[in-house]
Amino acid sequence: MARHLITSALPYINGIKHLGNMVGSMLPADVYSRYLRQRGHDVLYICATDEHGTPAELAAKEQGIPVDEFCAQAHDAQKAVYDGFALAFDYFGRSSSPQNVEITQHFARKLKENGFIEERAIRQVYSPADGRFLPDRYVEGTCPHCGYDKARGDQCENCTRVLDPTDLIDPRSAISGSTELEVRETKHLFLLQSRLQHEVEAWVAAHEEEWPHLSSSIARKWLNEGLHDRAITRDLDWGVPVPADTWPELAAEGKVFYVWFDAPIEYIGSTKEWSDQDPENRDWKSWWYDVDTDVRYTQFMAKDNVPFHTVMFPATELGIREPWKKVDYVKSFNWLTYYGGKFSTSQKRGVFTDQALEILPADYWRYFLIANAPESDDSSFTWEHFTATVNKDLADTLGNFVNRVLSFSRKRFGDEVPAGSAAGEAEARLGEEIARLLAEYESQMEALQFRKAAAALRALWSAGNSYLEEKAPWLEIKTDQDGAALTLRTAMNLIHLYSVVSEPFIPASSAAMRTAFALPDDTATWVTADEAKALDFVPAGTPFTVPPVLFAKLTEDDLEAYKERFGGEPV
Ligand code: B3M
Ligand code: ZN
Repeated sequence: MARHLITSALPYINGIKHLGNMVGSMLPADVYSRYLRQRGHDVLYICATDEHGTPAELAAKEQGIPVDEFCAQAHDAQKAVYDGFALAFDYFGRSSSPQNVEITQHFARKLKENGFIEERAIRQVYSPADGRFLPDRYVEGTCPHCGYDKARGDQCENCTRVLDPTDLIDPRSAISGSTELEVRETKHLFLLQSRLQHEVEAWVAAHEEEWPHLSSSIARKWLNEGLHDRAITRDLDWGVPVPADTWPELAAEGKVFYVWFDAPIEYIGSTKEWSDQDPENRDWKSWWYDVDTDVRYTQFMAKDNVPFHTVMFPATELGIREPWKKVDYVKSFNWLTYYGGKFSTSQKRGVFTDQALEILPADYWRYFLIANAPESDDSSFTWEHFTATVNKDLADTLGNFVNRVLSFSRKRFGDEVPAGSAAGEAEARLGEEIARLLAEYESQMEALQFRKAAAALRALWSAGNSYLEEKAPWLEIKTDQDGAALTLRTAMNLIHLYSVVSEPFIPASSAAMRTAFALPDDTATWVTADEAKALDFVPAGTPFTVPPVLFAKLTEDDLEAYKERFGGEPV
C-alpha cells in the first residue's frame, strides 16, 4: 500500500485568506487526508506559508515593522485560523525556514551543474527616488493587454496575464509613487526552461490522462505556448540568498531567488522542518527522495497555480537530475465567486476565513464549501444559498435526526441503547441502501470528486430520515414496544455510522456524535460497506448521552445580518 504525500498550495503570507482560497486548496486537501487516514493509510499532509517576495516586503513596510517580524506574526495569525478550521496538517511550515534555504540553494547549484541556469544581463526598472531596482509588484501601471490601470509588474489581476515590469504602460513605483523611472542593466540568473521543454512534455504526457481536465488543459496550454527561460533572481532584501560559493558576484550584490522558485521547494523544506523536530522518528527524505512508486503524491490548488505545478516546478525537478519525487495527481479548482463577482483580498470583498469563524463553527463552513466546491466550473457563494444549505442538510437532515432519535429513546427507554426485536425486512432494506451509498461515497472520495462525495454523504443522512419516517417509532411505540426499540437501536447505529463517515467533512460534529455512545476504545476507524450493512456496531445496553443541538438553524434575521455586514448584492 503506497504512502500518501499530500500538499496544498502555500498560502501567501500577506493577510488572512478568504473562503475562496480555503475551498481551492487547504480544505479539500484536509478532507482527503482525513479520509485516507481513517482508511488506514500512511498519510503526510504538508503545507506552509509562502513568505518571500514583494507583497511581504510591501505589507511589512505598510505596518512599519521589519519583514521577518511581519512574517512571524502573520504566520501565527494564519495558523490560528487554520486550527480553527480544524485543518489537520502534519506540519505547517514557513518558506523562510533555514531548511528551505538549504534545499533551494542545493537545487540551484544542481541546475547550474547540469547546464540549466545561466547568468544574463537584463534591463530592469530602477527608481532613483527609491534608490533601488523595482521588481515585480514594486511597479504598477496599465496592462498592455487589457488596459487595466492597476496592473502589477508581475501579473495583471484583471486579465491574469503574467507580465514583466517593463511591459507596463505609464509605470510608477509602488513604494513612492514616483513616475521618474529608468531602465538599467543588471545581472540575474535565468532558468533555461526552454531546454527542458521536451522532458516536461513527456512527463506531462505520462500523467495528463489521469489528471482532471482543468489541470491537464492548463498544462497543455503552457506547453503549447512554449517554455521560456525565466529570471529566477530578484533585487530584494527578503528571500533565499543566491549562494556565494556558486555565484559570488550576484551574492555580493544581495540578489535573492524569486519567490516562485523557492515556494514549491518549500513542500520539501516544510517536510524537513517537520522531520527536524523529531529526527529519531521522522525521515523527510523517505517521503521525497527515490520513492517513485512507494509514495503517491497529490497536490491541491486553485487554477491560477496550475502552470507552476504542472510545468515550471516539474521543469526544475527534472533539471536537477536527482530522483526527487514529482507529483502524481494535480487536483485543481475553479473560482468560488461572491455573488458572481470576485472575492478579492486587495479590495476586501467577500468573507475572510477569520470572519467566517467569528460567525459560525468550522463544520458549517467545511460542509458548505466542499459540497459546493468549484470543481467543474466556478461556483458562487451567496448568503441565501449558505443559510438554506445549513438549514436543510446540516440542521434538518443530520442534526435533527440525531437529536430526535437520542432524545426520544432516552425518554422512552432510558440511558442505554434499547434491545427490542431482531432486525426485520425494513432494516435489511436499509442496510442494503446504506451499503450502496457508502460504496458510492468511497468511490467519489477515491476519485477526489468532492461535490459528488458530499452528495453521497447527504444521501446517507437522508436514508436515516426516510427509515425513521417509514417506521415512525413515535406511533409504533403505542402498539409494539419491541418494534419501536429496534427502530431506535437501528437509528442509533446510523448515528454512529454517520459519525465515522462524516468525519472528513465535519470533524467536530462527528466527534460529538461518536462520543454520545460510551463504547470502549471507540475510534473513527472506517467501516466498510459490508460491515455497515448489519447496523449493529453499537449493541443494546450501550450507555449514551444526548449531545447539545449539533447545528443551529439560521433565521431570516441571521441572513439579513450577514448580508448587512458583508454586502449581499451582485457585483
Ligand atoms: N503562494 C500563490 C498563491 O498564494 C502561491 C502558491 C505557492 S504554492 C508553492 O496563490
Ligand atoms: Zn490585463
